[in-house]
Amino acid sequence: MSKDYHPMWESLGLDLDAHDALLDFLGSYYADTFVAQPNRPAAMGYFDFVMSEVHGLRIEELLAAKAEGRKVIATFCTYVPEELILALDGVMVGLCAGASFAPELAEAVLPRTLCPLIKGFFGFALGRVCPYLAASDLVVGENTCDGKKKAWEIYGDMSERMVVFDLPQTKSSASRALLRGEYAAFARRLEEATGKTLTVAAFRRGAAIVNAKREALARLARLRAADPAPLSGLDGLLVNQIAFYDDPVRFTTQVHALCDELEQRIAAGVGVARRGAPRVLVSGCPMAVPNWKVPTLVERAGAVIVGEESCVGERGQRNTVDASADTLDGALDALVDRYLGIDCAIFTPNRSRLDHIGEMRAAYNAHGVLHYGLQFCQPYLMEAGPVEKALEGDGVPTLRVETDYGQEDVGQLQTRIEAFIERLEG
Ligand code: BJ8
Repeated sequence: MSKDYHPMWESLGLDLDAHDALLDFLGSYYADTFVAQPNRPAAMGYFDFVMSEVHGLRIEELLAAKAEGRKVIATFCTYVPEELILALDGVMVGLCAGASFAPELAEAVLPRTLCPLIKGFFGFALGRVCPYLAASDLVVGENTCDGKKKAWEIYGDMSERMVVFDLPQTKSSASRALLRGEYAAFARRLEEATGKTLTVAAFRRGAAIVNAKREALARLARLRAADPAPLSGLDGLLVNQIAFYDDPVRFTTQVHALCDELEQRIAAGVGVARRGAPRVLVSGCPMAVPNWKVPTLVERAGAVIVGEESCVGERGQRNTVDASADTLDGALDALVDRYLGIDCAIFTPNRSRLDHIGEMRAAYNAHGVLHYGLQFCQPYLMEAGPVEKALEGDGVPTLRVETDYGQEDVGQLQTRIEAFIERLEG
């Protein structure tokens, strides 16, 4: 940290002792996991800096934005349209949920048999260690899986800042109409909160910023197809995680700077792994900061992760919004067109996700797929079997992993992952 932020954290009502302990843990975990990697691109220095200031400078920036009258909108799902938030001069941030914190507080209000992501959010919230939540004006939830639906009811009773919108579970024309109505209502709610009015020009401005961010991430994803891989999977994941926290315009510039460097590496044949190293595509549940357990095991075992079919990855970021609408009705249609393309496992049927996994595997030259499921996440764990069956049927080695945020299963996971990578080598 570049300075002492304790007064700021105190003003946000954080539990200072618990928060200090969290940052101590995060700092050393980050150094061991990321900084210790060999042969990293120099441009990753920016992302290291962002992580070192993720509870410091970035929060200071959010508070400065609030002082200027902007609203901070905290979100939990890639279905929340950042385009609308930016159009109404808001700032969108993700919520802390990637680690188990104060599980006893979370489990006092939630069942133990719930996915770690939701329990993680409650632990950070009830333990008062998430400055993003503390700095937010609205918390946006969405009715996706059953766990989240019920979690928002419980959190809604604790916080007046909660806004929930509904999501369809099929991709029919009726579903389009439902999502369109929900986005229209969300826009009105944002107008109320910000005191601003949504206009076509503002929509175009917001869409242009988000499209540029997604195009930069798509460029980065394409470069990871090279052999030797120019970037580790851990660093690729990290960039996608930071996409939820950083200022989008600055982030886009820095992703392009990283891509420029990766292009030079590719031209020079420089990589983070040897040419011909086993290449793995990860597919499944989102991995929020600091959920780095499985990618670390994969890359320490000698493989390189070349893509993430995940909401913290390509599923969440691919496709842009058509920003050419000249009416607000057209703008809403364009948003629905783009967002209904996200292949979340809460949808049925969800064949397009399987197709996308196959497309990514081919595009990034992956030798195998690791399906990542968080414990008790019914939608993704239920899809894991059919995904594995289809991929193995096509001759693609596939490993199904089900885990949580704890370290107890690391030994067992390591054994399975090493055996999988041996299979890929073969
Ligand atoms: S669009 S994947 S971000 S809902 S891991 S909470 S599904 S039980 S996170 Fe998601 Fe939006 Fe879908 Fe993407 Fe439930 Fe599963 Fe937990 Fe999950």
